[in-house]
Amino acid sequence: MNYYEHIQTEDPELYELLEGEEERQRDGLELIPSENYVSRAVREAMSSALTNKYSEGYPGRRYYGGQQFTDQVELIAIDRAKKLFGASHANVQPLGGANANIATYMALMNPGDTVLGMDLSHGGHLTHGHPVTYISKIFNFVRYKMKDIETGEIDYDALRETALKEKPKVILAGFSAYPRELDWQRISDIAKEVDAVSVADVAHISGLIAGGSQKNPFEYGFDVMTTTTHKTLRGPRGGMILVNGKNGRGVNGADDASRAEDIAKKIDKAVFPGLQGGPHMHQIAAKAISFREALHPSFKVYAKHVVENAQAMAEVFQNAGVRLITGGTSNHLILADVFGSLGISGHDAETLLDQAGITLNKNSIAEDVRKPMDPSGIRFGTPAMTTRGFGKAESTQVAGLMIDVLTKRDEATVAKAREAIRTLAQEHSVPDSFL
Ligand code: DSN
Repeated sequence: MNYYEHIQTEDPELYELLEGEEERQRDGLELIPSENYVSRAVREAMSSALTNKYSEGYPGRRYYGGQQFTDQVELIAIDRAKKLFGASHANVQPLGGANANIATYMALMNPGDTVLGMDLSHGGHLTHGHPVTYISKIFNFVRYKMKDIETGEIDYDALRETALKEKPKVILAGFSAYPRELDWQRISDIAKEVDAVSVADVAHISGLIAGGSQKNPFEYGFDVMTTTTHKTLRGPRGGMILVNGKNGRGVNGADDASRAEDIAKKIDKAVFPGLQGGPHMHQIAAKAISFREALHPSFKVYAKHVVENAQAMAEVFQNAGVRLITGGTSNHLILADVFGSLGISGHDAETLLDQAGITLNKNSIAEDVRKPMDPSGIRFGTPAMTTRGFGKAESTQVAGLMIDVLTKRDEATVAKAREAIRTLAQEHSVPDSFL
């Protein structure tokens, strides 16, 4: 089946590139832990007529006419998002995770106010105020770190001390390269103690939360969650902000709803008109479809397998003597110190594995002795391969092939691994539907 029939006729140059990417995804293995494959239904929504429509505003309060279908689409997406995460409010308009975070900062703070977040080198994210971002010039970001890199334990005492000293308006808990679960209760309690709004950036793990294989920060009193929709949640590329109506922090301890409503109003204003223009309605329709898929019982099985597969891969690496940051994984991702353990840099490991048909990314590790463009680590994970139906046996096999390539590094080993990966990929095509 040719999904690009019209592109093939109208723009053969682009057609070749799109077909090339189809083939790359089909015959190789995607181990970047922030990537996944969406269903055909989600892809259809992404190319629907909704891409033609402007819908500034919110359902029932738009700045343009012709919203009889878009309003319904957005309301369905909101309703499903709320159900998935136990939220009292959902804003499904953020175009991506960065927008969701920036809008949340804008909603909850004034310029110059302080945010306490995880250090990037210990697993945090650029949008948590890294000095290279514009947002770091607007707000004052202070940091917490791990206490023990070998176990991944966060230094919660230092986090509390910093919170008491710096009086942040927002305490941000979340990560893009941290393989363990956070102590949501502890962070939520600290936020309460210093009267900060607690925000969980669950971009990486929102699918695991929705599928019940990771704890939901809302159950521990977090006020807000931000997320992307395209990682473990397996939706279209995009973002979302959720508010907790049962945060246990209502005015005078009595009325959680009014605190939540106040936060929700500020977030909606910050997303539009504060930060974005017209929402991408085709993307919102695709989000709605993926949320329905995530509400299906089969998604629980998927989320469980993602974690089991990651743990199976971690075991192979550890048995081969590779140091894993935090000593293993409790979620979907693994951060391996390949330079310290095997003497190959993260960059070279990424390149070599790419040649074997395995896509992952080089990554700095905590207290890295090397530079970010050629760090000591590689980061990889299982959301995409689990979508293809890989189980523990296949995950173990893939990890074994990776170790072979990274230790032997000769052409014959890479070629042999490439063949084995192609066969595995062909035996596990991405299903058209997950239901
Ligand atoms: N780029 C994403 C990741 O790979 O984790 C985060 O934004």
